[in-house]
Amino acid sequence: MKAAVLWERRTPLKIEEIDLADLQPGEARVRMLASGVCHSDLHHINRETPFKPPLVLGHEGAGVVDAVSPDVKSVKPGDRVVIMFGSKCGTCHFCHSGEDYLCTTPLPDHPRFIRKDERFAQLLGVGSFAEYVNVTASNLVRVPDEVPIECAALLACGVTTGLGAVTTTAKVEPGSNVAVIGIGGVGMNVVQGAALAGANRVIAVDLVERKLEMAHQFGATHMINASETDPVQAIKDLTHGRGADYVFEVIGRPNTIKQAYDAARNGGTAVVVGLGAADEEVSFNLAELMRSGKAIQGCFYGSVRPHMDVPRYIDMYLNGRIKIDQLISRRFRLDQVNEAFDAMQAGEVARGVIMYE
Ligand code: COD
Ligand code: ZN
Ligand code: ZN
Repeated sequence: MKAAVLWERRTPLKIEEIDLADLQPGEARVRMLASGVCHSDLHHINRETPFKPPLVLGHEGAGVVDAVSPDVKSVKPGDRVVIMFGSKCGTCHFCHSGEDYLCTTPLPDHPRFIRKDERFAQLLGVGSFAEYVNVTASNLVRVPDEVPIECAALLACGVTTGLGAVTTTAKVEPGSNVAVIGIGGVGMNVVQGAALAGANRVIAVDLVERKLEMAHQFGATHMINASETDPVQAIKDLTHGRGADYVFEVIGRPNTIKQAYDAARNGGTAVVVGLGAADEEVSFNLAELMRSGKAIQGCFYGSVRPHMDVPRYIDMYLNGRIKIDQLISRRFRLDQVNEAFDAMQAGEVARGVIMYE
């Protein structure tokens, strides 16, 4: 089967013929049907991360179960599924506490992608830029037939991270003033989550005019182009000079994280959704942090509880309460995966999705 392999950081992915190992207990094989291209995949191309090349990227995938190991009862061949990334063991302290995103069980380290004696790392336990993947069956959430498979794929990351950041991580109250810095595939979902949560002002900040126009369709009430206007001052001007109750940073850069902190009102919260480089730091004035009563809140994967939140988001989608189709700007074949990354970096797409058939 074909997979897109990162052989060396900062080089294009190459399409290779590779194999899958035999299924281990607790595993399912999924035939991929759709996989979104997320900015986090790009982090693993450009930065040193724990996932070492040769590496199969992709963590926003959906497909159909092809086979399961005999002990697996939660899914069966033929089921359409979303593949959640990372460990979701269901048995550790955090999984039992409903904080599955903090699961401490290491990802399996036996090889799943192989070619003779070679083994290929699997991003976040998924590696969805491949025609088939072996994954831990408890990471799979079933999807009804009415949900288009490319919309299901976005539930594996962008939609779930963005909506969860608002509703589960920050628990935004109706009437809050919310600002969102970085309106990509994830940030757009923070915008729609804030609108759904009943926020009063939803202030979208980006450098790309097209993203801001789209943000308006997703519920933003005010749009700020940070290439023309100082976003911190503009957010304050829109919030009685105080700053927003919640400011979400959805990029992962020190300067925009600092902007989120500065643009939060006293007593407000800066929610950091973006992942910075391992060696990057942000500094805050200690006296101001203490006196302002501001909170800085980290947010990983929208604090997702997969088997509770994803079925809820599916219901909301089927009931017309959340937009997913409109997030998908372009479809690509697996052999066009590098073009999909180029389109993302050029700001041309909210989400590009790889389609496998
Ligand atoms: N000011 C305003 N907007 C900016 C600026 C700036 N200085 N710089 C870039 N932007 C905008 C871009 O124009 C773009 O619209 C947006 O920021 C980024 O969007 P995308 O589509 O490139 O990125 P996403 O939405 O796919 O991913 C954003 C994340 C923050 C999720 C990602 O980069 C990340 O850090 N992921 C790791 C954290 C995590 O939880 N990962 C789980 C899986 S994603
Ligand atoms: Zn992602
Ligand atoms: Zn766990």
